Amino acid sequence: MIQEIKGQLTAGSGKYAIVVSRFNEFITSRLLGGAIDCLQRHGAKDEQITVVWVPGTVEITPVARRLADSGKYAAILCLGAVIRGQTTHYDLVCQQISRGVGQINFECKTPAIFGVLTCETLEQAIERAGTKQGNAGAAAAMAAMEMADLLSRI
Ligand code: INI
Repeated sequence: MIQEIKGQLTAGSGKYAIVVSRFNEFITSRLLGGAIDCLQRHGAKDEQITVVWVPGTVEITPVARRLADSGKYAAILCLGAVIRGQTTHYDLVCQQISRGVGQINFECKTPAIFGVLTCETLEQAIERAGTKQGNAGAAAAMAAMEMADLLSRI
């Protein structure tokens, strides 16, 4: 008999922390709105959601790590928007956030969800912040709920 384990798409009774970058706030505020709306539509009450603003995407990981280590949350959502400019800064920011979120997932029991847009243009970011390509914040919320429920079953 094959045993199959699947996470359900429900907020359950756990708490969700959302770490969101103020850099490119025009975009990240929409990711945040999408994430909160999605959590609420799946049963989360206001008391289950904590939002932490940080200056930029580079600052997401240290804060997300503290929140993960606290053991208070079912999942940590990391929301940011990195948009390529004229310099190599974009690459460095992308490296830091992808390594940072990966490290939390390897080292902590609490899942960290990568809800950071890494775009060549502002238009690409707008498309992923609630227009043509959906809302990456809502997608991060879906992944957070599924992972929280899945890990509770293992
Ligand atoms: N931070 C972002 O969130 N997105 C960006 O596109 C970005 N770029 O391109 O510079 C960015 N830089 C700031 C960075 O995250 C830090 O806040 C800053 O370097 C201070 O540590």
